Amino acid sequence: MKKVGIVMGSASDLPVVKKAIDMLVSLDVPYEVHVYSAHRTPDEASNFSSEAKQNGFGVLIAAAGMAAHLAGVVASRTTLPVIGIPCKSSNLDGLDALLATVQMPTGIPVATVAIDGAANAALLAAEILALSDEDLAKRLEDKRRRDTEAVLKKNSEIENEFNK
Ligand code: RP5
Repeated sequence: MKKVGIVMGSASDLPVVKKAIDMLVSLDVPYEVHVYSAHRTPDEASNFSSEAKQNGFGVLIAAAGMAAHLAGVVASRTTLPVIGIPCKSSNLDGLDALLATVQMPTGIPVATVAIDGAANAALLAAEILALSDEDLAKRLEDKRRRDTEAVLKKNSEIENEFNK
């Protein structure tokens, strides 16, 4: 199976990125994680992205906060699908990173998830890989079924407690 490449702009993004890693592990999807910054280590970010396809990656996730150029820089160097995670920072609550990540000019797309939406980024990455992997597609369907059952169980508990 092709790998998911996860890049974060700073080690300080790891608590958010960890949610993506955990999701990929739970789905048995292979991945690599790197700290490459669009500003501080632009050569590494660029080289990783331009070589990603030949290095066995099928989709890339880029997580960054503040003036979050990383997902756009990654996407500019590859035609692999790129998913951006805008990370929350202390001053603007992630709105800065959300706008920087989502507002990509025409020609270089970044599929942007919610602020700190790392679990959804991993799910979307898995769904992309599942287009050519039926076993993974089945694992995703099983997870969706389990999630639905868990919500319905909560509904029953709340209905039984309050609807007398
Ligand atoms: C961004 O700046 C990083 O993605 C991080 O979210 C933010 C702050 O980085 P640090 O100053 O914590 O390294 O490039």
